[in-house]
Amino acid sequence: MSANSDTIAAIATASGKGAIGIVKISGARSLDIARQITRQSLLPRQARYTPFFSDSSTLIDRGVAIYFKAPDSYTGEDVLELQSHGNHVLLDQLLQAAIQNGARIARPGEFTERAYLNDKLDLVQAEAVSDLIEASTTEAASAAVRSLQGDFSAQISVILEALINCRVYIESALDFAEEEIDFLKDSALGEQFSVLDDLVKQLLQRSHEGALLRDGISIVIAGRPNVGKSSLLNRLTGQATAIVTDIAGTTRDVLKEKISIDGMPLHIVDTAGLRQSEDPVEQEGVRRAHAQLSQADRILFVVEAGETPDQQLLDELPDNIPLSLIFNKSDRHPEFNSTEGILCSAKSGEGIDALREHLKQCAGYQKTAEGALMARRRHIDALIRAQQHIESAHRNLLTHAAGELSAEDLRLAQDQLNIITGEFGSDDLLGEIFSRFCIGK
Ligand SMILES: Nc1nc2c(ncn2[C@@H]2O[C@H](COP(=O)(O)OP(=O)(O)OP(=O)(O)O)[C@@H](O)[C@H]2O)c(=O)[nH]1
Ligand SMILES: [Mg+2]
Repeated sequence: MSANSDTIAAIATASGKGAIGIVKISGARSLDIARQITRQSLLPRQARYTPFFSDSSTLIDRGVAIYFKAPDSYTGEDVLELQSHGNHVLLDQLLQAAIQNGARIARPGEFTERAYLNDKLDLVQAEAVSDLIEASTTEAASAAVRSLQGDFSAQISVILEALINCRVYIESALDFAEEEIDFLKDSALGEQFSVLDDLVKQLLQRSHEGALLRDGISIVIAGRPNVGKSSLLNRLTGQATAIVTDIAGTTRDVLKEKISIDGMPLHIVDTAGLRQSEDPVEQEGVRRAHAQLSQADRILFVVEAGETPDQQLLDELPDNIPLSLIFNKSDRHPEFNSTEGILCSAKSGEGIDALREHLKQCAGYQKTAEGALMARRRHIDALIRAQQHIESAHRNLLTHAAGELSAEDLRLAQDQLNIITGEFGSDDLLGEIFSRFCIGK
């Protein structure tokens, strides 16, 4: 049974013109609405070429109607899909016809939310639907498909099973306390903990990679004027986006570009050269540069090869953000070498591959053999918390032989894993997740 009694409708295709456009309807009134609009009776899962009529019996278009009978549908409810020509005027009319016949407009993500509430998908899969739609690289799309088909959730189940094994073992030992099971001496339990630990680590790595594919990292290029910051941006994007001149203080505005390195999105920001200036325009540029620096995941601090980075300038940078030193213009200084930073030439392209590799490494993007799993911050945070509880459970056994505490830690770890799949969670979390979907999904 659906948790919702009303019937929802939305245009499911992107706005603009296209060969076809789809209006999707879900809920108990779907079949009735189909009858009103098509004047035909539809059989489940059979495409039917049919006229679509408005409430006042004018012909809107001819197209294909498909009816999916509950529970065998995306949402688990009765679902109707009306495929017309891909023109928004027609699609709006179809949507109006559905509404006049008792549907209401769906909220963003409401179809998927219903699929989740009707146990068609767990929360990780529901989020993967949205991530798949948003994926901007092939690698991100593959990671989202893996999560959507249940790979992530399957890994969570494997961890849960290992965790429950440990828990059952410890709790049953507690129940038979008179037999004095010495946890310390029990190597089987130690083995189980190490399996558990490996499983969580592996999933964290694959999720971390997925999260990187989804969000990427943001790097800000900074340094003194004329060191080649804008040239570096142009080299990395492969386009002459930024103006490059030999006049110090060329760049004033903040310039943002997005590229991908092996599928990992990289948001690159070029900024004004940092120096004291009397020019109010340049002063504003420097102020904006500093504002960008404070939001970076990593700073690329560029100096000309052969020069020492200006310590005073370095001291002015936010100290909580990691920094890579880039020695640019290596073509001008063939004799220069350094282990402190990356040597490259924005002009000749020398060292740029090494820079890309360096950025991948800094981000922790290493492409696991099993493949990345699309994940979000909330999944990773919950996995880290689960890992901490598991570590604490192991410690409580080893150092204190405290079975009760250990069992309690494992229970807390289990809760964290259940939060990921949505078995355990709050309505607020659901609201937060589904509201970020696009309409019609
Ligand atoms: N030889 C050589 N010249 C370079 C290299 N990179 C940049 N330049 C030159 O250095 C000058 C300044 O380059 P920009 O990219 O504008 O430097 P910037 O750091 O953005 O300068 P501002 O915007 O003024 O802060 C230009 O004449 C570039 O052609 C390089 O790798 N080798
Ligand atoms: Mg510049």
